[in-house]
Amino acid sequence: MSKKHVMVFNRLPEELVERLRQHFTVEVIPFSANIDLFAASAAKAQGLIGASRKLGEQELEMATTLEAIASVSVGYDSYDVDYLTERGILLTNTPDVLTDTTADLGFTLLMSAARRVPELDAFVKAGLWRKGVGEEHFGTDIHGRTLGIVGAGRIGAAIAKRGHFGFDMPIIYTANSAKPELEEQMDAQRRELDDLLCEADFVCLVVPLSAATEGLIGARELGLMKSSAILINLARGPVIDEPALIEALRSGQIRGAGLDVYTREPLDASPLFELPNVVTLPHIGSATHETRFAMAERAVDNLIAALTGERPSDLVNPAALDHR
Ligand code: 8YV
Repeated sequence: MSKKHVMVFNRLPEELVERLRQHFTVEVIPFSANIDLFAASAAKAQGLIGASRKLGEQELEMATTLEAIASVSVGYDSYDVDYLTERGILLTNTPDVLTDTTADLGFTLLMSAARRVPELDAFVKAGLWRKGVGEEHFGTDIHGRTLGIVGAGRIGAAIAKRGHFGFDMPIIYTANSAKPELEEQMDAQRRELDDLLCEADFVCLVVPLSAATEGLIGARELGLMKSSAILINLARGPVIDEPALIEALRSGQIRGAGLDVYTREPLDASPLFELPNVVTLPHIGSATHETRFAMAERAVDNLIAALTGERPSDLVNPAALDHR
């Protein structure tokens, strides 16, 4: 029997490509491959592995032999899951292995925005530190302030843990269902979104992007936040109405923001760049050597399972099995 064909559509460590080669014929296409190259290569494939590419009907129409896609990400908003399910194509993601690293970055953003780290670093390096610092350089306290987690899933819980045990922060959260573990371990309290926005000193967005969460934070919601509050977005750009956020940061409606994600990525120009009270990172939530390797490894395991007749451990759309 001839080997199945796998297409790797973004960077994967060489030793993991080698592992795939033990099972499959592997083709690696460049990360920047255009749609024609992608479609031509996908047309031969039973399996795809990669991330950061929008994949729906238009991109996969020619991929008539496709059986599985292993995404190297926990979020799967860039895939048309209903379409994949209908076609019996399995989709897998990489939960757990990135939880702590992404929570670390959430806290990094929170602290950087609160203590104005990038702004004051630039101030020192520009040679502007000529006398002592004054009120114009002051930040805001972190310890003991209320941390609001919007979407207390795995990453949200890991951020709450850092805030509660490390910084003595009272924790409030929103979630589709109550989280008894969080409530028992750190006395976290569940709130409606509007109440959380009114109460929290730091609002941290960690919801998956879906029709229900697109535009979740707009002008009205920003208006509910304290003028001293800081908003952190680790989720996906479209969860926030970006022009409304820019306006809120400009007018002092909220004190600051820490952003890892944007409506458009990569982001090479934006009014955000003019604002000193926003910390901007280039979508690096999971981007450490260790975690990106672990994610890639987990995706490879998932793909091998999916293409060798086993049930992958991180199957996003089990209903696809009924359409095969
Ligand atoms: C990266 C992420 O976007 O896992 C996710 O959902 O947002 C990130 O880890 C990327 O997909 C990693 O390959």
